[in-house]
Amino acid sequence: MSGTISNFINGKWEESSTGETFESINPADISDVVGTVTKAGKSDVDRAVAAAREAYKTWRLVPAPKRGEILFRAARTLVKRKQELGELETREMGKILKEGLGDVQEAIDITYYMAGEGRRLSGETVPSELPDKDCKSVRVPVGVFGLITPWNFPIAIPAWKIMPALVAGNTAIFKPSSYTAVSATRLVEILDDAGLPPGVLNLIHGRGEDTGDYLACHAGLDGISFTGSTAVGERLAKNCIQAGKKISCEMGGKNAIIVMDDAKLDLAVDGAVWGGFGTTGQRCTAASRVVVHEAVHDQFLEMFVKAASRLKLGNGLHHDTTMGPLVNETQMKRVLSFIETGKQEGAGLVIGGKACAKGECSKGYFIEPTIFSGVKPHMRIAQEEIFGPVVCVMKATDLEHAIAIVNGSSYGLTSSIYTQDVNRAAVAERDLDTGIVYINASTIGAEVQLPFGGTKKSGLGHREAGGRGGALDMFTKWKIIYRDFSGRLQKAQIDR
Ligand code: UN1
Repeated sequence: MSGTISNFINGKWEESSTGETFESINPADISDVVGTVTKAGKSDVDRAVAAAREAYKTWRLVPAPKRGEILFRAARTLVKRKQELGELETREMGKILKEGLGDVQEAIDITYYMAGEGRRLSGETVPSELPDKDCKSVRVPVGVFGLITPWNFPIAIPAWKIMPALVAGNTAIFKPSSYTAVSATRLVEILDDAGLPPGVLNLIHGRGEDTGDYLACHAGLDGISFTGSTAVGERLAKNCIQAGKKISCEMGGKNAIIVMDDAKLDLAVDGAVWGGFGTTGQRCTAASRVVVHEAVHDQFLEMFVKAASRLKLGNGLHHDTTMGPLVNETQMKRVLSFIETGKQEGAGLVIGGKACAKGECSKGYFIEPTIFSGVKPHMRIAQEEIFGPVVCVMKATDLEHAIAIVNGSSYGLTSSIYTQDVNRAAVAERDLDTGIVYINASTIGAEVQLPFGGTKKSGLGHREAGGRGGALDMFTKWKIIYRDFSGRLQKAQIDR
């Protein structure tokens, strides 16, 4: 590859037809250009779709275990290059190195998992009510997918989509976030080296509002898998449904931790810090609300503030940094404006609330870890997704009240409860209306062997990742086959 980060179309790395480029910048040090990226024009997207359509004709017929073997090879390379890729992610989007490595690990996990699906992709066989007849269901590929991914998990989320799409026999055009174009390109290079035939996976770079939109509305696609904001997801879904395309969207979250009066408070504080400030709050699973039983509220708040004040902001590549920057200036301004909103709404700012420009933080987009107390459920900061290091602490009188607060949100991705009482945990597990519920653990940390996704405005269409109801339901269609080998006309329901 040349110095410019290229598109990958029909098995070839190439510059865009427009000759335009954009830069991917390190948010911890904006003088550091991570890569100059070619910006795909419409004709590049058209060619990528045409290549994927052509490749689909043969890829769908490659035995699934063979498709899986290519993924196994890619997984092994990801393992070998984990450190380098983790460091690249940290440099490109700011999350601390431990988390960058975790992101690569999540990609490794899903790649192995989906590679194994090459030998399963199982359906059902059931007996027929008639003699000399059998019945089965098989998974068949859908066709050509557009895969549109965000910047907060630059390698893991692309892998969540690419691996199941490919093992199931689909071909794809992958449009990663322009803020993490270099990391995404490394993943595609690894798949190319692992032996994917030309056209099976194509990569195009550009901004969501032009390249992404053009791809998402392309008539040559059979489906879209999108992770990003609820506003964009809902808009894409409308287009896709009208055009008869399959769509799944992983969107926003306003996830909450409940802390009951019998909780181990140290553990709950660790969970709130990890959930609220891990990845600088830039996860769709981030714990942006903590609902605390009134009996332990003040004690919890004091402990939580103390723990947050110990976070060390800085460049995520430095070993002592515990919280990195926001990904870009737009996100930073957005988060700061939410903090202003919180103050105006009358929430109590207990810690943080400002951009940080001390020492090395002056080089990038840093905001102090911020905690609001006395937050009321109707406030905008308690309802809207902030996607930054801002946590709203709220008070509840009992479990029922706490669950009502958590469920009083238009989002429903993850939730969590800290309690030592098995009965309270069971009630929470039953009544919390989120796609994922954690007990005595934070709101983040989903594993790939079960589906990932949320209810209400958090998710639309099939879930991601593994397990029953996971990504294979998105990337395959069920086909039901009845085979009659009696040699005569047999009528179901009638000839009995
Ligand atoms: C996201 O925030 O977009 O459970 C994905 C988690 C991670 C995945 C997060 N395994 O937080």
